[in-house]
Amino acid sequence: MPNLSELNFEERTPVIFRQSSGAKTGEIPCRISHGSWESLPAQVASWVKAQIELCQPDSLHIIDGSISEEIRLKEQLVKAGVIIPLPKYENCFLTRTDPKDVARVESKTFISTPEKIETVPPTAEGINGTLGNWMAPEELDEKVKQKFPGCMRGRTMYMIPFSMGPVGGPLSKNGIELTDSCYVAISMSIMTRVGSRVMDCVRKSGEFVKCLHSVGKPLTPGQKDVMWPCNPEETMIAHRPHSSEIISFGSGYGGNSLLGKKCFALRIGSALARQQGWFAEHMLVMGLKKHDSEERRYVCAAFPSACGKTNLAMLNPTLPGYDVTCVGDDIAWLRFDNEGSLRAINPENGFFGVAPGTSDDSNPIAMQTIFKNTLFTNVAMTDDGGVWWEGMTEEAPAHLIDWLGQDWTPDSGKKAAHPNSRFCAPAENCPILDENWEDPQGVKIDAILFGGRRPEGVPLVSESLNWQHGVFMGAALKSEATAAAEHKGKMVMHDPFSMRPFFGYNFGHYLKHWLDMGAKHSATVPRIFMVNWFRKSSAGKFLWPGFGENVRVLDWIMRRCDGYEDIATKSPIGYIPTEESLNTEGLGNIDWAQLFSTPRDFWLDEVSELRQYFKQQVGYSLPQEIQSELDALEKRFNA
Ligand code: OXD
Ligand code: MN
Repeated sequence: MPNLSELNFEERTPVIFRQSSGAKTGEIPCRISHGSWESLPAQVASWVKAQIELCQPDSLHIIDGSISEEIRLKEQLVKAGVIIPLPKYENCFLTRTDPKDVARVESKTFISTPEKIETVPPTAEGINGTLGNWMAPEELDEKVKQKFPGCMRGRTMYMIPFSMGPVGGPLSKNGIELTDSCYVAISMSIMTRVGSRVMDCVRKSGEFVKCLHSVGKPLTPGQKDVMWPCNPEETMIAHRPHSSEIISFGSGYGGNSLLGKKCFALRIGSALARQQGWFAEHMLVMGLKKHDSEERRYVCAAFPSACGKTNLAMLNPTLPGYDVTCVGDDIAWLRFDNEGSLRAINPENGFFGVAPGTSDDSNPIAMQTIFKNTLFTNVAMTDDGGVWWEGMTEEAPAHLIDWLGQDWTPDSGKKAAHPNSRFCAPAENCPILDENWEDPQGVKIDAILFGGRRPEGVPLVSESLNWQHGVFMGAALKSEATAAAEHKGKMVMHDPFSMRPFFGYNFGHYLKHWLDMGAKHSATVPRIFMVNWFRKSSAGKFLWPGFGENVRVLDWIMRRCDGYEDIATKSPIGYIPTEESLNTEGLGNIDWAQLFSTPRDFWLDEVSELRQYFKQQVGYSLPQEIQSELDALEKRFNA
């Protein structure tokens, strides 16, 4: 085990807590193992005190965000065997979860509002809704009463003040997560900005999203802990958008427990965004510059999980003369500024990416990002203290310890890394991080992309006819299923706006919000495109090489944004490139006809399937404009 205190860390955040303006010494509700109770603002102290009384932890550790604290916490976890040092790299560690706790659990994720219609659209009779789960506030109160009393006994509660977006920025928001998982505390310190600076902001604004998380496994005195405590039978991830609260129980994994990410930045975020006139979206943000042009252009892109979002965000362009930068790989908060430009920030501070499939071929930039200060979860370990996963190298090492901690050889007949295994790496490691990535005002967005894994029928790229048609494209988004959630197999599933698991309110109202915002800013809205890197030939082969070659598509998109009208022709599904307008030089045989065809039968089937989907899943919450777009699409195919 390396001596962590000897590692060369810079102190990141000074440990300053302002003198008492709030909490009283006499009110200290449990032993404080780190930080000072008196330094907490009164409204924070009163909420934390109530949660301590409910969960009954042994002690409270107030996260200050310093490097010395990080070292101590990691030392503690290494000693307990919860994280394993990876001596091959700099300050990297590996965790193995309980095999029953490996992904987001959508079926146990709820939004709680007084009225059901606020949360989910009305479904047709006998049809199960797939656009979120509602829970009545009284039922949630009851569940909290059943699950949380005493749930942190024998454990430390970590209090994590965190900021989504640059600390104090006009588009940023603060949260405080209380968790009994030290792994979560460390991961949150990578994925968000944490510590005293944030607490100072909370003190000034008085506003924060309340996030309570427990692994749901209290310890009795003297009871030995397990490596990955969790309680899958009792798992529940609940959100109260009206009071900006998140309550998560039973799972320590990813989006279930790192509450700044999907829970706050998307579910609570989207509900706040609707009220306040902005968007919280499951979108990457990237910059693209041609060497001979002055300006860097930015696009954001919504792809369902497992469609190569991180790969696109870190694209390594194969065409000479292009330079790509990364602002974020998963979430964008977007707001129209006073000039009417749509501007985006990445509210996160790190990458929580799917490891399998990441390689020097598929994402060389990610491979340069993830071997320093990174926490890996459920990947395999090599004999020289490194990591490995399927797809990382063509040939697997002769021996590994797999994600279950067992010896593994290539003939074991099972996967060495879990398909949803992850790296959790600081954004600052990324060699192509955009110079404006922390601009508190955000970067100006020129284009919005939607995309999914569509083996059939959907061309490589098409541009919407206008904003309303673009919103329809987002509403109609589908993709093959992912390992990031609990689904199995390769079914093509609806994932509108790639937000299906992440809507914080009724999807029909969400569409209306998009339509209204577009109408309000009609002169300045970005163009909207649909992309599909995954179309297959009739022989089952990918028609497009993808990865770094996707810059060719982005180049066409940017030229469209620059107003080049003659590089596209109108098809029934939108504008598609004219054959000579997309640079395919050096790619060999590209079957243009198959790649860009819009087969009438396929699209008429698509229309009727969408009609049924909207009817069954969205009912009267569907805005009339979306219905009209569907009718118009059908008409264009029948013209
Ligand atoms: C993720 C996802 O980013 O599932 O983890 O979308
Ligand atoms: Mn995601």
